[in-house]
Amino acid sequence: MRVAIVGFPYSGKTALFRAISGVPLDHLKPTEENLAAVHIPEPRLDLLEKLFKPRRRTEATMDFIDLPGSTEGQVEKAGLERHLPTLRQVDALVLVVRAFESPSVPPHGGSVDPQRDLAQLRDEMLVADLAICATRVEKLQKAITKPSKEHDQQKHELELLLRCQNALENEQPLSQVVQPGAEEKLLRSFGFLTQKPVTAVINVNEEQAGNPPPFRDPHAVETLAVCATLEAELIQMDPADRPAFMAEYGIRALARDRIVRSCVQALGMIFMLTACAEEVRAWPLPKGTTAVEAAAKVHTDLARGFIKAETVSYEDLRAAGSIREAKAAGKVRLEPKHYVVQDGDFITVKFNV
Ligand SMILES: Nc1nc2c(ncn2[C@@H]2O[C@H](COP(=O)(O)OP(=O)(O)O)[C@@H](O)[C@H]2O)c(=O)[nH]1
Ligand SMILES: [Mg+2]
Repeated sequence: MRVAIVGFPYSGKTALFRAISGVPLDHLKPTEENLAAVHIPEPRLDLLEKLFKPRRRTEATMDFIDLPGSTEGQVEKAGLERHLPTLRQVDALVLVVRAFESPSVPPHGGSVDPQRDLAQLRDEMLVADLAICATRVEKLQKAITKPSKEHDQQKHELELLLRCQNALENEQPLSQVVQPGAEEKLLRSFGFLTQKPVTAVINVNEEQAGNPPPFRDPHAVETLAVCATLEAELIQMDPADRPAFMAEYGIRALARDRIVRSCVQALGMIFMLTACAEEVRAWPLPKGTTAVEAAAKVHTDLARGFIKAETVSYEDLRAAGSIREAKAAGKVRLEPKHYVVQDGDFITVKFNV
């Protein structure tokens, strides 16, 4: 899963990237895209580690991308157009808007105004999507005038795109217009920005870290207040020193963990847990994944020779205390191929190849 951080120049995107990734400033390439794989904390693996004493613990990761700032001109824009090849391919966006004051860092637009910046950022996303939409509509309209076997399909796509175009012109993000399922699938290859789930971050002053101003992006899955520079410092600290520092600023949880959690939610991801003597592991899956699809992620053999998925929910396993006890309590089910995996299911695939 890939998440790009977007926002105006000097909104604190790179500071936030450092806060999420823990990558120090002098390790970043200033003129290139920076990517970091960030662990998705999975405390439920603690119990499995205790039960299985494996050699390895593998948490899922999420890739975060920081885009380079513009070196000349265009500072009045977030530069989404310039970064479209990357942005079209990410699964979610973190929108950063600036609320911090700093005499040494000139704000975008001449003043600090998060509402205005958010509106402009959303506008830029709409405009980028409108351009993608218009190009495709034009192509389809031409294609439809020529004889072809694919007319029905093209007409269907054109209809959907015209609906999208209309929505965008009315300043509606596509996430509110496109139905999940067939429509969403048909549009996926376009990589529309307003179709992607968003976590909004308002980058506040140090003094506001524990008591942020009310601010919300109504189209975001969640809006989080963060002091990016403070959090970038915090993540570099010895974990033992963090609590005192956090208490001083009234920070209740690391921005890294809050943002990762929010993106997990935005993306509709769930986790399947597995264990063997070698490894305990959390597998990220889209909601709705079936047992046989989940098995395929682990190994193609497991899907090919799938017999049953021996399944127990994490809560039942925790309450029982061990697999044996869970079995004795009748909490371990044998699920078929089409079983829809639930978040926190501990699964052992029974297979035969
Ligand atoms: N005081 C303060 N300064 C910040 C904060 N976030 C970023 N900055 C500063 O603003 C400048 C621009 O930040 P940067 O992360 O490079 O912004 P970007 O252009 O969006 O990547 C840097 O000098 C940062 O140190 C913040 O939360 N508070
Ligand atoms: Mg930057």
